[in-house]
Order: sequence, then structure tokens, then C-alpha cells
Amino acid sequence: MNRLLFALSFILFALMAQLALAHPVETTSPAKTDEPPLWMKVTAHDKFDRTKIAATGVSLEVYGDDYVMVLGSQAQADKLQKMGVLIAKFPASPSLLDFPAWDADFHNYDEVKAELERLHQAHPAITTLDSIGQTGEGREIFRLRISKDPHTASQLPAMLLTGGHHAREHVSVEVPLMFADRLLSLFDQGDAQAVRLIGSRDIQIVPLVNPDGAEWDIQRGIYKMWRKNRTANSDGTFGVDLNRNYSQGWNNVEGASSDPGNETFHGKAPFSEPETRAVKAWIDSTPNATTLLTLHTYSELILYPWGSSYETIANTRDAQVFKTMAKTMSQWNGYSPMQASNLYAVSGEMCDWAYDTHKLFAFTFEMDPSSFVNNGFYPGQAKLPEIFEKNFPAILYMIEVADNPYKVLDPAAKSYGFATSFLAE
Ligand code: 0X9
Ligand code: ZN
Repeated sequence: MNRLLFALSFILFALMAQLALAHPVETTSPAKTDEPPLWMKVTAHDKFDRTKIAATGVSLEVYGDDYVMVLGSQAQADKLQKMGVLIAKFPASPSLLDFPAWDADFHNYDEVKAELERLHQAHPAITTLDSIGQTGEGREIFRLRISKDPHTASQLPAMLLTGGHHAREHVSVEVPLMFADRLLSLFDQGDAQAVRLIGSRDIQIVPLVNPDGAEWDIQRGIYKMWRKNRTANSDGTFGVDLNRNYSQGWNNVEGASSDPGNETFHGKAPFSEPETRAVKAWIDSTPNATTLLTLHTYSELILYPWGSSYETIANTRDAQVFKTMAKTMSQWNGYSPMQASNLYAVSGEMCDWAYDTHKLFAFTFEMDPSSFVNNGFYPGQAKLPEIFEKNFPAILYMIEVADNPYKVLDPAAKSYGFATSFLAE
């Protein structure tokens, strides 16, 4: 296969994957984070040679008549050396390990880290930056906490914001970063609402739950349409769907797969994954949390529990709060509010667990675009400002009501100040 054919077949594959959730089995393994991937030229005369090379776990990228170019780790280079087929190796160019040039505004893992550090360093008194845990490949799952005194913030009502459960949903990582930047800028300018919220709430942002998957999705400078994390499964496939790995309803209903190669593989057990375990430990140890927003793409929806059952929530007051909040937020972002299972029922998703276990008013936003025809998971960096602006007031609202979400049922709710400032009357 020549280079052009390879590129064309990749694009075709990407388009097909965008139209359907089913995904061919991934046979390559990523480089460890502490060792940059290597480009290697390897002797290969036929398919049998190539199969032996692929079996070392490298990814075959370019096919020549008597060689292949592969991406892999130092350990894999050692294996190829032992097999006597390694011709040359050199570190992969940084441009191959990042977002494609047309989406350079998106933040890869190192850039997420740098952006969070920048925000923290510019606001050392009102932010802390730490990690809620490590991924399977050893990356950190960063948390930025914003509050007047983050060290005593656990006495204040907390709103939790997460992004990046699904690798290819890079927009869901950008929006939390943009939110933190905007809130802190408004605070610097003395904006009354920002000053009041930072003074009275504990705002916790985990923008990238699945950095291993996100890095894998962009590893060759071209999107791979990857969804899951990068756990090596027992059958040689990779990845667990983190939004099927929470315990509530785990594997009880349809909407998750027990086939490891499947896009919605639920994992070996509830919380089998380091990423979901980190999220669990974080939320379990945040009893002051009342509201949670987990960002995904795409479809333009606001979803609330139950997602694993067609029943409505038994507590009718809670059900009313969910509905009211969803409807209110839809007036800003224009997304359609609905019970999550009305879209489709899944088992083991985050919001069901968060409400079931901690009674959090937990929402999923499926942000822009509305469909794959509008570029699905990859709408392009030019869309980011628009997507952020429409969601900014909705996120602020979830922080506003965190002191007592039941207040949204109060007919005089507008007097709390959160409604009139944004809602079109
Ligand atoms: O399937 C998911 O995990 C979410 N959609 S996505 O396209 N981002 O993968 C939606 C989960 C919401 N819950 C239910 N539909 N029950
Ligand atoms: Zn998602």
C-alpha cells in the first residue's frame, strides 16, 4: 500500500467510525508516557513478516516493499532488535504527537497541565492544583480547585465539573479549561458574581479524566476516533469505556458490552479502571458536593438520571429539581433537556452513580455539534468560543445553586439572582 492509499483508507475508516459506534479491534499498544514514542524502520518482506512485527505491539504506519515504518516504545525497539529486523530508530517528531495543525488550539496532556499551572500560578491564593489519581499509563488526572481559601473550602458547597471521559471528545476538555480561565479573569476584574461565587463555593474542575485515551487519539497527528481508555484487555484488545465502568447498574441493563473489543466495554468489574477509581475516591471524599456536571460531545442534549433505567427518580422532589435545572440550563445553551435513558439506556454511567450514591444533582451535557454531519467529535477549533459561551452561564448556574439545589423549586427563585442575570425574559 503506498502512502496515499494508506491516508485515503485511514480517512475512510475515520468516516465510518464516526457513523457507527462499532470500532475495529485495536491491535497496537501505546508508548509509555515517560518515553517518547520512537519511529522505527523495520525489515518486512511480506504479510507474515508484518504480522510478527505487529505482534510486538508496535503500530504499523507506512508500508514499503521490503520494510515498514512503525511507532513504538524503547522496549518494543529492543524486541525488534532481538528479532534482527530493526534497521533504524529515532524519536518521533513532536508534530506527530499532537493535535493536527488545524486544531492546534486544543490542549494535549502537557498543554492541559501547563494551562492549569498557569491559572494556578496567576491565582495562588484562590486556587490549588493537584491530582486525583493516576491513569493506567501513569498520567495524572489533574484537579483545579477554585475558592476563596481552597484549603478550607470543604466547608462550602461544592460544584464538580469533569471533562474528557471519552478520548475523542476533546471539546469537553477545552470547555472546563475555558471556564476556569473566564471565571478567574472575571474575578480579577472584580465582577460581582465571580467574586461572590469564589467567596462562597468550592469549585472543583477535573478537565481530563481520560488522558491516556486522549493522547492516543491524537498520537499520530491525525484523529483516531478513539473513545475508551487504554487498558490492555485479556483478549489483546485495548480500552474500557469509562462511562460504563461506574457501579450503579453496572452490567445490569443493555447499553454496555462485555466484549473487550467493543466500544462500550464495561470493564472486568465496577471501578476496575484507575480513572474511575480516582473519580470515585475524589467524589467519595467530597461530602460538600451537591452538583456535578460531566461534559461529553456530541448531540446538544442535557441529560439527567436515571440513565440505566426507564423509571423516573422515585423522589419526586429531586425529580422536579433535575427537570427544572435542565430546563433552565437549556435556555442558555439551547440543548434539549431529557432523562438520559430517553436517549438510550446505559449501565455504569457516572451521573447515575453520583446521584444514587451521593445524591448529587448530576448532569451530562452532550455539547455541540448536533450531529456527525457537523463534524461530530471534531468540530474544529473555530467552534470552541461559541460552544463555550453558550455553556458558560449554565455552568455558573450549577455553581450558583450548589448551596441548595432545592431552591430552584422556589417560585421566587429569580430573587436569588441567578436567573435574571442570564435568562431571556
Ligand atoms: O454513551 C455515553 O456514555 C454518553 N454519550 S457519548 O456519545 N458522549 O458517548 C451518554 C451517556 C448518557 N447516559 C445515557 N444515555 N443513559
Ligand atoms: Zn462521551
